[in-house]
Amino acid sequence: MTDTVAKHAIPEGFENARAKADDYARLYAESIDDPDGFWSREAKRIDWIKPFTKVKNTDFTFGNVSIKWFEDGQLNVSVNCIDRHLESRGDQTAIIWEPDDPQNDHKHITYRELSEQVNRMANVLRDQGVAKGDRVVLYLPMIPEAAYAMLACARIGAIHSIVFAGFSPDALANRINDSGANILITADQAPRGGKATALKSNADAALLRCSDRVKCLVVKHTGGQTTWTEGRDIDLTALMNEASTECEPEAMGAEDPLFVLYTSGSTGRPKGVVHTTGGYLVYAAMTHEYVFDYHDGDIYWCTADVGWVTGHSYIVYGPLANGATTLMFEGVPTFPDAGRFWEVCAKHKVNQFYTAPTAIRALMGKGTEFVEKHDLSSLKVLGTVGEPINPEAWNWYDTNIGKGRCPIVDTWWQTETGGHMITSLPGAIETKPGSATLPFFGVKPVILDAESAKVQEGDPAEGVLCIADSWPGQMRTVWGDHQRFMETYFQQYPGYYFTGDGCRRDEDGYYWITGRVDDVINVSGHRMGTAEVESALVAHEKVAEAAVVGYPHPVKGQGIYAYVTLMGGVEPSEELRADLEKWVRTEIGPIAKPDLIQWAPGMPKTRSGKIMRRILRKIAEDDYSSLGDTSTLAEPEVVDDLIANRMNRG
Ligand code: 6R9
Repeated sequence: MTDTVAKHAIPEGFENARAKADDYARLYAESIDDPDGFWSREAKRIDWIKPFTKVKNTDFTFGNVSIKWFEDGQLNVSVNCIDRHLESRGDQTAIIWEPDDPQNDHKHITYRELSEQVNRMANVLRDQGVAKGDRVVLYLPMIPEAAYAMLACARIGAIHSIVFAGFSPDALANRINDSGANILITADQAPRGGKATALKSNADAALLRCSDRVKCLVVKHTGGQTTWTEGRDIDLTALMNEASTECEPEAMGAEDPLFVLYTSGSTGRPKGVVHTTGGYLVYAAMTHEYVFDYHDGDIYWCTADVGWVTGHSYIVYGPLANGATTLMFEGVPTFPDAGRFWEVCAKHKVNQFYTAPTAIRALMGKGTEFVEKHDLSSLKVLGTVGEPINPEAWNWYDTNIGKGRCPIVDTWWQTETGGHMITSLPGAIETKPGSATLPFFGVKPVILDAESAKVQEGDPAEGVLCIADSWPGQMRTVWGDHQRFMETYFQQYPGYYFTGDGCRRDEDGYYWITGRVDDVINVSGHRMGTAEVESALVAHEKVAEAAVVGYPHPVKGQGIYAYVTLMGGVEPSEELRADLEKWVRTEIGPIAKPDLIQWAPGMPKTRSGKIMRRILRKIAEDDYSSLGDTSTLAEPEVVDDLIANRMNRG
């Protein structure tokens, strides 16, 4: 039982933490009792061009949902992340860039150099006609230019939308078209784990499906060969070299969009999550400082990719707003060997290290000899994000990486929340392996009964996780579809923001996230809608019907289990199985490739034709004791066939 799990005491050395034990309760109470007072004070950590007079103006009522913070203030995010640091820390490293191949040189980019590069890129974008409010899509490897491009957009008021470099041309084209961007920024190639993805070729393929207006700015990274379309493709590196290092920043309203980031939901196409300028930056900066107990001079490393929200808030915006040194890593945890993370920690004397449970589990399986070779004495705080962490992985991380002296912050949050929501704080909150612990300042979690929507008061409690009031980092809308925003997050449990996660609160009031309660699966910390994978499968000419569910996977957290009904006359074969796997990789990207495909002559359906996913989920989980009532099925015998031919989870 999780509620009997003992707390891990706060290790020594956190007497000067940003928040100490008695601060937490006091500051939390203040943030809830007086949000206006609390947040107007916290917003001072940011430089405002025009100060705000109004703090919070939010409404969670379905039909009227509106979220505004600091609405009459003006600021510029790039000025906050760069210019204001130049006087005091111009020569300090802003970004340490560590390449995929450790044989290649790493880079230290100072705040002054960052300023020059961002201004150059901002000038190039302006010369290309990009103006305030225009969308710019970024499809880039983990190189400094990705950060430059984000900040260059922020400087001129353009809205960036990053597409993870592992996504397919189709996925890229959909996002360019949905956002209405006229500029795509990409690079020749993206090296990862010793292999280079032909990023520019993917971009070429995507652009075949986009308007002729879309221009393609190309960063020269590896120098690998690319094809070139005159009039459309532009050598960004060459233009930056010629551009001025000064670019006047745009004064942005606090509620002007900063970026759009597409994420998967339970239905339909991925939605463009919109984050705005003022509240997002205040929240990213504040959480980065408190949650990682960041102090001046610390070297901070988050291993995420800028293609995910974690990279936005905790590689670029939060750390740079705080004047931190942030490490950007191009590679993967297992190249050249499973000691790479620890080698990089030792090489750059990393103080805060933030990664995903799936990476910890993968490295745990390789043994501790890869850890022992490296000096990890610089580490102070460890973090995890992306999915629930199993206590075994937590303990391995604590013992072998933190050596029992680094607090672990298990940070629960979402693309939609902009920043950490439920997390421990080093120096203030004792941890329990597997629990995200307690809410961050200003966050009011509530647990509702999934069916009755009744708030579950008192401890312990279990149900679906909602948030009762707004916080500054909250998403504001779905790009181009406010109705979808309201329906997705505010309709099912009126008056609350619905997270889509299940949750338990134990006797100590600690929160334990139990995973998604909707048709979203979490594979290696990457969010995927089962509907997306299904629609890719049924787009194959030999597939009649497909149903996709998650199942427990020892390393990935969840694996993708696909039930596939073939077209009449098509025989199943191993060749076809491999072909379907490849098909999904090209349609969506490698992260969406099904782990298991079961040939399903029929699907369990209700008489009205609805696929009973509950049953498919149980079979995929090897759990037949609780299949529930199958009598309402149109053909109950289908279930026996599926059980008899289930795939071995291995
Ligand atoms: C930041 C990020 C969000 C979903 C979220 C939940 C899961 C994230 C977690 C966690 C348990 C944690 N999740 N952090 N579950 N403990 N510490 O991952 O954003 O990609 O939008 O995913 O990830 O299910 O709802 P995103």
